[in-house]
Amino acid sequence: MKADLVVKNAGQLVTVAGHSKKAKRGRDLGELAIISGGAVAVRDGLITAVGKTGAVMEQIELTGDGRIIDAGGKVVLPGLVDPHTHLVFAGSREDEFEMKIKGSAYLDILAQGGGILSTVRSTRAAGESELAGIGKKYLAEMLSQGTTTAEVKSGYGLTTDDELKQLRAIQALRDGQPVELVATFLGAHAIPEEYKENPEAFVGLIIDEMLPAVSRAGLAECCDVFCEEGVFSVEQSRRILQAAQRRGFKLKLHADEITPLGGAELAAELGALSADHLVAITRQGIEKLAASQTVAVLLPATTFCLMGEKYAPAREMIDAGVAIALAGDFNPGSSPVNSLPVVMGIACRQLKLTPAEALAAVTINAAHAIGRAISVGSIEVGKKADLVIFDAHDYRSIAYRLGTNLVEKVIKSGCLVVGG
Ligand code: IZC
Ligand code: ZN
Repeated sequence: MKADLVVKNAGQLVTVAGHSKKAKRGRDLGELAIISGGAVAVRDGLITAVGKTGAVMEQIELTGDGRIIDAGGKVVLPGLVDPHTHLVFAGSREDEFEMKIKGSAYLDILAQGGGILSTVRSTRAAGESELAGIGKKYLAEMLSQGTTTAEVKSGYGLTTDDELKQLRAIQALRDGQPVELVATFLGAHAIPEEYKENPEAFVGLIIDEMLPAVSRAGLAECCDVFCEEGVFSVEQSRRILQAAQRRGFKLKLHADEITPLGGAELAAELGALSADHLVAITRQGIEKLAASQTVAVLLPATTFCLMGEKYAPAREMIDAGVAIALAGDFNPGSSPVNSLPVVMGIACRQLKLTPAEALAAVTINAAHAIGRAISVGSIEVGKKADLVIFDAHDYRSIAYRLGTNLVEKVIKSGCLVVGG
């Protein structure tokens, strides 16, 4: 069999194989299918063989310009998948960081016209290429820390034109850099100042004007809503998501982050890809998610950055059979964190995930949360050759060495994009 790339001699080749159809749950979450002394063969960007180095090398014939990368006994993982980011925005919110240290609450800052609305003002003032340029820099940071696929939301425009501008900036980001992007329309991210007195009219605008325009432009695959007290109610969220579903969007939901409104139940009821945050999820919400295919995307870096005392009840969810994933929630307000290894480190310490569970949660289960598990999230024949080599001999080091970037090389679709 011909190969144009082989990665060999991985001390631990962490494949996370066997779950491309259904997300990992319960005890199975921590089963990583590790091959010691492993190798991966690649042709035209896709994985063609996986196994012990000796066995893979026997099967393959290297093409003329083919390349062999010796992992030298180090850890090799599937490219990491970040299933929840607000990556494209202008400005930043260091002022609110200091306000929060001194005791201000996230939702109070928003109610006073700051928070998301502050980023909306700076994003409205920025041009499309300026936005893409800022996003590109953040994406390069993510790639250098192992992220090869990411979901990116709009939601800082909040007019039809500004939402389309933000989505076009996400589209423009696809060119000239390797991270694969899944775009999500989040017009229902906040009630803009001009609709403060009439939020229902804004819900109408989203349903009657924004969703059709975004759908026509083909700029987003998913639709999301920030379902929270003082933002969008469960009833408004349901109407927006059902309208999106009728237009063929896949669904996601910011659910039960601060107030237990029943967002988890709504996401499960509508068959959403994911329900995200869930710090305040109820027992009923956990049971509804456990009985559904909806993935619970947990964002512990957000709780950490908001200096919250309570984290999402991850262990209770895992025990109940909920499929969980982890994400960075990268945004200028509640989580300026875009490193998945840092998220894993916080998840182990605060959500009490084992390092193996955290790893499955940023690979195959994260891929399920964005509808990409058929092509990414694990090292298996037929999938995209997205691989990360870490300067470590034990996969647990990645979460353990919190704050140190151990990424040595990144391969996206068979191309060496970091560490060449
Ligand atoms: O800009 O604060 N939670 N949306 C919902 C965010 C955080 C992003 C932001
Ligand atoms: Zn978010």
